Amino acid sequence: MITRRLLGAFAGATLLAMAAAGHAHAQNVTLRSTDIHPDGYPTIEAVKYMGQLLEQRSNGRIKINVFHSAQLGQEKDTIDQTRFGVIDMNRINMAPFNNLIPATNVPSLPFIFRSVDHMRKVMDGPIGDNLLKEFEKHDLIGLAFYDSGSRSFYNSKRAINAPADMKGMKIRVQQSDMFVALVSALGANATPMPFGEVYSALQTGVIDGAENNWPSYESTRHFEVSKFYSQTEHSLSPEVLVMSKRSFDKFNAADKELVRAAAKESVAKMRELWDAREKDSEAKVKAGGAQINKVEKQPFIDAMKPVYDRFVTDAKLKEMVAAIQAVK
Ligand code: GTR
Repeated sequence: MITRRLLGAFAGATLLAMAAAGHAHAQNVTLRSTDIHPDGYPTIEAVKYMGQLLEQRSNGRIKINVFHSAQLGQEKDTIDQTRFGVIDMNRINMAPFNNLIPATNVPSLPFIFRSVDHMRKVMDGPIGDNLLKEFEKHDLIGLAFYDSGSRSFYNSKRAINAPADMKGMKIRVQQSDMFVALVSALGANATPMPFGEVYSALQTGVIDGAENNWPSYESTRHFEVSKFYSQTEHSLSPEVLVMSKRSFDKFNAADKELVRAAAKESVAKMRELWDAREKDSEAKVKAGGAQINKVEKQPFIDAMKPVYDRFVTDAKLKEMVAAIQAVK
């Protein structure tokens, strides 16, 4: 005869088992990953590729669903949601982290990298690994860095050849105090604004310009309303792929390793897609009427001293800058 007590014990055990399963991702899990870019953009395709690797290697237990086009929100707003575990993964630029995690300012700094190769070498090496670890203090797991090419200024008024050409221009920047300082140091007025609002702000003249790499200038169609693209190439601020620590900690050690490895392997895929997309985007904006000009960079570099003075403050950040510069 089944007694009340036995029933109670059974229910208790079932609840415990359910809680354990829920806690350990023992069954199937589909991670929700956010990105502001449209479907097909290299960052999106790289995270999808990571999802394919995970699905194969976990025999279908672990999948990633990439929510593109800012369906889960603009970058700055998704940071807390990722920290709290409402969103499991986030592919986001370094800049929106600048105010929260001081060390992320360093790879966003103007002219810190000599070239794309230099940037890749730094981010792939011990400096990059240490920076990924910084995210853990903020409830996030840093999984990998992706490329973001170089950012240049574009505007609707005139070609920029020297900092003086920017005087008084209203330039949209990412929500980062460092980017505000960068633009202010060039004599322009910085307006921090979420990415998704930039097109209409350009169109209505709320701002005169913005700054970004070729693929973003193209995919957003900003070139239609802001045709002067001046190759200042002032920042190579990389993208970062992070996971909520809450979500990550539900995995056992073996699955954590699977996730980390798949993320790292998606970097090569991303770079291949990125290099192709940059060329393609450059051709598209030119065909679409963008006026491109090369820029003598030294006057821009010289103007950046106040930015370094303000954001490279303590010994740790100074060491990081020196270490990056020392990478050949
Ligand atoms: C893009 C970058 C995005 C976002 C955007 C912006 O290049 O991939 O993550 O930072 O720029 O300017 O807001």
